[in-house]
Amino acid sequence: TAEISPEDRASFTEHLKSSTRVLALVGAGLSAASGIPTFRGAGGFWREYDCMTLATPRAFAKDPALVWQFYNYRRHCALVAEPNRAHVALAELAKKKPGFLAISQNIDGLCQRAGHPPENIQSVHGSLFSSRCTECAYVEHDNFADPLVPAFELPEHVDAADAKFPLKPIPLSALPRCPACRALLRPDVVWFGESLAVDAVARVDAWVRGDSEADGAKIDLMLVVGTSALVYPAAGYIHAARARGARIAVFNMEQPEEEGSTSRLKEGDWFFQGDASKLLPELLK
Ligand code: BJW
Ligand code: ZN
Repeated sequence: TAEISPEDRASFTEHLKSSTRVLALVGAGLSAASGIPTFRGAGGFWREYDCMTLATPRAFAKDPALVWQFYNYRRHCALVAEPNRAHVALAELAKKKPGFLAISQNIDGLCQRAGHPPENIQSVHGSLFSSRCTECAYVEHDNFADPLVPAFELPEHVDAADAKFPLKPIPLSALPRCPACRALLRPDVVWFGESLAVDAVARVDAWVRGDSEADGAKIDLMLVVGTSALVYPAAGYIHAARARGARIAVFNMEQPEEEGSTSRLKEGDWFFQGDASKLLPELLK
């Protein structure tokens, strides 16, 4: 973790203190210190598969058993992981600041387990612990069973992420099925090309517009934590916040090279380079 300059620390701390409306956009880097791999970069593979191609409707249509085993593995990882100090620091800030909203792109539930008040966080890419029917309106929330179905049970010595252990063939009938109509269930997450949940977007948009605020929709500060900010519409909230006056503070292991939203910082913004689990406890207290 790089040193934080005293000037940056002072100006940020002061601005945070005087901020009443604070928006945060968090991504996979927030959970990296909990041992959950990120999407882009070295961690972005499961077995021989690129996570970005597994997290698609096309992959699920082609091989639902493969995609389900990928999600079953990630459910397991999230369940055995512990929230780290960044999740806790964010949750503490959310409790202190009434005008705070975190938009989470993560589906691992670690913010929630760190005690983040539900009214101050909105997940926009779904949850590893929800499934929904591919045919009817059935949705199942908060199912923490591991494995999700008996067919995903593995012998003790087998690591599902290691391609040297062949995946066992699983018949469609043994995959998670809808209790209402018997059709295939799918992970209740947002894949590329799919729309975000209408209620999730509506809630974030209403917060950004300041619908419940007497004095309008100014946003003082936007925290951008552990996200490449390449995926829309989530990354668009950085621009929305800026348009409402927000100064942007980015917390990231590295300065994004790709032309993501965080590589367009402006005068008055901050870039804090390092591990979010070290930076947030220091800077958000
Ligand atoms: C650390 C760290 C440490 C590491 N400390 N930091 C406008 C413009 C262009 C394209 C589009 C657009 N609007 C829509 C699109 C298409 C598409 C899109 O955005 N494409 C872009 C990639 C170009 N968007 C969609 O398809 C969205 N749907 C949609 O818009 O519907 C309407 C529509 C339909 C059809 C056509 C057009 C519009 C849906 C996007 C859903 C994204 N889903 C996923 C999978 C979720 C389920 C799952 O997890 O399996 O969400 S993809 C994946 O990316 C996942 C993540 O939430 C998301 C963001 O990734 P994140 O969190 O930023 O992770 P990384 O790995 O990218 O970055 C980690 C960062 O942390 C790095 O910067 C590290 O340096 C850093 N880091 N360790 C601090 N310790
Ligand atoms: Zn159904």
